[in-house]
Amino acid sequence: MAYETLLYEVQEGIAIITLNRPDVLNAFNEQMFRELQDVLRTVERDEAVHVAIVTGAGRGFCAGQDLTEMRARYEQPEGAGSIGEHLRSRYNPLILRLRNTEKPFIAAINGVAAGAGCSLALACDLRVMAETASFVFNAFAKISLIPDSGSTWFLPHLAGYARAFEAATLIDRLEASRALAWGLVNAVVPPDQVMPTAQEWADRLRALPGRAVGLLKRALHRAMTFTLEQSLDYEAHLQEVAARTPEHRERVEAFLRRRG
Ligand code: LHQ
Repeated sequence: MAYETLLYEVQEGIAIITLNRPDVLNAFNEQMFRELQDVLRTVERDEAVHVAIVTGAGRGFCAGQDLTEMRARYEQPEGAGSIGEHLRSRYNPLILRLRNTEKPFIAAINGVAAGAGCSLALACDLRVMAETASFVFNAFAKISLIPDSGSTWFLPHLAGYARAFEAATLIDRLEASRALAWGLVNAVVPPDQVMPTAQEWADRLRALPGRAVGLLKRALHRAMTFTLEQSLDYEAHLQEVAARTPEHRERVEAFLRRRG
């Protein structure tokens, strides 16, 4: 599939997905949803891809829902249709695919992320943010909506309830330094270091056995809602799978050979 709203390239096992509607700070429109669903399926299925980086073209990361397109929907004679359905059919599958794909995703947050653009970043496994970038979680409240696409879940899990509430209401620009202090991102770097940092992480992730990283991702996600007992049991189950991979034996042998 040829993409118009995305750039997609794969180099040495690392996929780079660039949201490419820079005039509107890479806001989501219908076409971008279709293309994102397609590209995520490709990442999931392509055995040559081990890690994916998501970033934005131009000065923004992603400004959330394209409000021009949303207004056009509201103005249709037959009405806007169900927003709940819009979320269920567009945003929610996107977020769940990012989470459920065993391959790791890195958000390279080059510029402002607003509304569902914040959710997209938070759904990734690692985040590196430009020191000039910011999160605008209260974009939702400002248009009389609640955070969606997972932000009501990600924010309190990552930053705690009080900070989640503050971010969703009072903070117009949650700057990178505070995002780091709150645990919303893994690293803050100068703008020209965002992609090199993401690339370096991707290289290091690619060097690890993919199956083990994928199972780890599953275990950590499930742990967010599990009791300790459930996690212990799930770990035992997944470890059974990990221990049966040839890479496990090979790496144990290699470690012992180096010692002996
Ligand atoms: C935009 C957008 C945009 C269109 C900037 N759309 N053009 C899901 C489903 C159903 C219901 C609704 O909700 C959702 C999820 C959501 O994501 S809701 C939240 C939607 N997003 C927003 O409300 C954010 C709106 N944008 C902003 O608040 C600002 O643009 C931010 C804070 C992101 C950046 O501010 P600035 O750096 O000052 O840039 P700007 O405002 O000048 O924007 C640059 C251009 O991008 C501008 O166009 P122009 O032609 O004047 O250069 C904006 O109109 C356009 N743009 N966001 N979401």
